[in-house]
Amino acid sequence: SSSPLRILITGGAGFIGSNLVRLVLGKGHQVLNADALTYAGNLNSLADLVSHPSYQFVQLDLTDSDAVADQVTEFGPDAVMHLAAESHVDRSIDGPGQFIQTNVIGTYNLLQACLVHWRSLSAEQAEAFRFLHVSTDEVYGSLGSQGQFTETTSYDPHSPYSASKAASDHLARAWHDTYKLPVLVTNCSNNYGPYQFPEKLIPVVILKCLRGESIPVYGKGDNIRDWLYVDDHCRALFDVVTKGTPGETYNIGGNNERNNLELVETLCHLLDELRPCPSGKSHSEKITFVTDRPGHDLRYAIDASKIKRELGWEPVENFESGFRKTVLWYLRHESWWEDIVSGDYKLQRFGVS
Ligand code: NAD
Ligand code: TDX
Repeated sequence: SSSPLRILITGGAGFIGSNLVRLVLGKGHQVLNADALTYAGNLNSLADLVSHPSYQFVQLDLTDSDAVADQVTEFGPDAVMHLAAESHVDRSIDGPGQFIQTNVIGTYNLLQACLVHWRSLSAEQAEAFRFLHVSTDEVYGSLGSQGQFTETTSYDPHSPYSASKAASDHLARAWHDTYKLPVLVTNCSNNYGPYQFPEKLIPVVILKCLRGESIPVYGKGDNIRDWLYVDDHCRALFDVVTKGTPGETYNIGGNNERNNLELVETLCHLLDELRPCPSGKSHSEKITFVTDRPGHDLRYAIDASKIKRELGWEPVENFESGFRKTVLWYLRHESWWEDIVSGDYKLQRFGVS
C-alpha cells in the first residue's frame, strides 16, 4: 500500500516479534517496539536494526496500565500487533501467576488504551485502525489422530498458558463486539526458526547436540505438533493486519505435522551431517526419554484454508528447507545463544536501550 503506517509491535524483543519487526521495517513502515524485556526479551536479536531510521524501542511492561496508556497516546499508532506474552507451557505449569498478569491483564490494559486512542481519531483514521491479537492453536485443546482445528472449533485449553491465551482471545473479541474496536485474532501453530529462545523444543535439541548433552524427550515422544517457519507466520500476520476483516479470526499453519520423536531424530541426523559428533556416533544416541509434561496435549493440527482463500497467504518453507535454514542459523550465530546460555544477554540490554 501507499503511505507508511505507524505500527506498535508488543513483544518485539521476543522470538516471533523480532522476526516481525524486521519484516515490517522491510516493508517501509514505522515501528515502535514495546517490550518489558523479561527473560525472553533480547535486544541482541535486533542489533542490526538499532539505528534504523523508522525503528524505536521502549521498555514497557503491559501490566502497568498507566504506562501503556501513555505510550499508546504518545506514539499514536495506525495499527497494533500484539505479541507480548509469557509463552512457555512448562513455565506456566511451574508459575502460572505471571501468565495471568501478562497475558490476561496485560492484554486488557492494551485493549483499553487502544480503545481510548481509537475514539480520539478522525472518522477516516478510526475506520483504518487495526488491532491484531496474536494467539495460538493451543486454545483449541487436543486432537485425536483425526481432524484439524478450524476458526469455529470450540475453545478447550488445558495448560495455564493456553487458558491465559484463551482468556485474552475472548477479551480481544469482546472489545470488537462490544465497542467496535477493529480487532483481528490469529491462532497459529508451533513456530520455529532464528532467534527462538533455547527453552523450546527445536533450539533445545540443536543446542544439546552442539554441546554433546542428553536430549530430553517428554513421555514417549508421540505427541504431534504442526510446525511453521517463523517468517511464514510473520508474513501471515502482516497480511491479516493490512488485508484482514475486523472481527474475524484467521488460523495459520503449514500442514507440517510431526511427532516429537520423529522430529528430534530428523534434527539429530541433520546435525550428524552438518556438525558430526567427535565420537563418530549419531547425535540420536543422546536421546533420553524423561517424565512427561502434565496435561500434555496429544496433537495439534491447523486448517489454514480460510487465510489462504481470503488473503492469498501461502507458506514458503517446507519442513526440510525450514529445518535446514534453522540449524544453519544456530550454527552461524553461536554468540547469540552463547550469551543466553551464559546469561550475558541480560547485561547488554542496558547498553542498547
Ligand atoms: P517469546 O517468549 O519469545 O517473546 C515474548 C516477548 O514478550 C518477550 O520479548 C518478552 O520480553 C515480552 N513480554 C513478556 N511479558 C511482557 C509484559 N508484561 N509486557 C511487555 N512485554 C512482555 O514469545 P514468542 O514465541 O515470540 O511468541 C509471541 C506471541 O506469539 C505470543 O503471544 C505467543 O502466545 C504467540 N504464539 C507463539 C507461537 C510459538 O510457537 N512460539 C505459536 C503461536 C502463537
Ligand atoms: O525439552 C523438551 N522436550 C520435549 O519433548 C521440550 C522443551 C518440549 N518437548 C515436547 C513438548 C511438546 O509436545 O515438544 C513439544 C513442543 O514443546 P514446546 O517447544 O515447549 O512447544 P509447545 O508446548 O508445543 O508450545 C509452543 O507452540 C505453541 C509455544 O511454546 C507456544 O508459545 C505456542 O503457543
